[in-house]
Amino acid sequence: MRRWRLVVVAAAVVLAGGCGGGAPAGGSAPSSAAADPAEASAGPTGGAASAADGPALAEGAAAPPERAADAFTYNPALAPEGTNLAVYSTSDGTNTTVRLEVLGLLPDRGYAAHAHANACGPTGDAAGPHFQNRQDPAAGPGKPSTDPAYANPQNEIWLDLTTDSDGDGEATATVPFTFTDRAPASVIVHEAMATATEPGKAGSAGTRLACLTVPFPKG
Ligand SMILES: [Cu+2]
Repeated sequence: MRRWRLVVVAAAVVLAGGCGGGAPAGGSAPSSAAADPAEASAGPTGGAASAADGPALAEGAAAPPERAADAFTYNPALAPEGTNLAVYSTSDGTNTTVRLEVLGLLPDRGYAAHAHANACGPTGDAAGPHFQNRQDPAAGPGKPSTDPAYANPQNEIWLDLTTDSDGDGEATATVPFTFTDRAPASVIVHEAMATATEPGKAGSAGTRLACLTVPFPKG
C-alpha cells in the first residue's frame, strides 16, 4: 500500500499542472501518472489493491487497427483513440484476480468488458470468444457460449465498469481458478453497458469497441 501514497502525491502534482483532461496519447511516464488518480479516487475496493502491487501485464493507448500494436479501438466514437487500457493479474495459487483500468472513455457510462481467448487483431473478432475455465461444449466458431452454466463471472473473467466524469474507470474480478496450459490473451471493451446474464444471452455485450492484448501467464 505504500506505493499508493507516492502515487497520490504524483497524481496531485499532475492535476496541479492542469493535466487532468483527456487520455494521454503516448509516453509511459504521463500515462502511468495519469492512470493513478482514477485508482486513488475509486479507493481500495476488495482485492483491487493486491492486484495492483505488481506492474501491469499490459498497457497501451488505443489506436485504430492500421496503427495499433497491442491496444486497438474499433469504434473511436465510443472508445476514443488514446483511451488508455491497463490490465493487472495476480494469483494466489487458487484464485486469480484481474484488474482493468481505463482512462479516457466516454464519461459516466457503463462498459462491459471481459478476458478473451486470443490476442487482438485488425478486427474485434480476432480476439475470439470469452476465455472460459470450463469450456462450454455447445459453443464453437461462430457460436458463442450463452449458457449461464458456462457464461458467468465465475467461469469467465468479467470486467464490466462504469466510468467517472473524466471517462476513467476500473473493474476487478476474482475468479476461483488459475490458468493452466490455457490462458486468456486479451481484454475486450464492449458497447453494452453491462454483460447479459439471462439464458440464451448470457455473456453477450454488444459490439467490440476496444481491445488490449495481454500476455496472461499460463500455469
Ligand atoms: Cu467480451
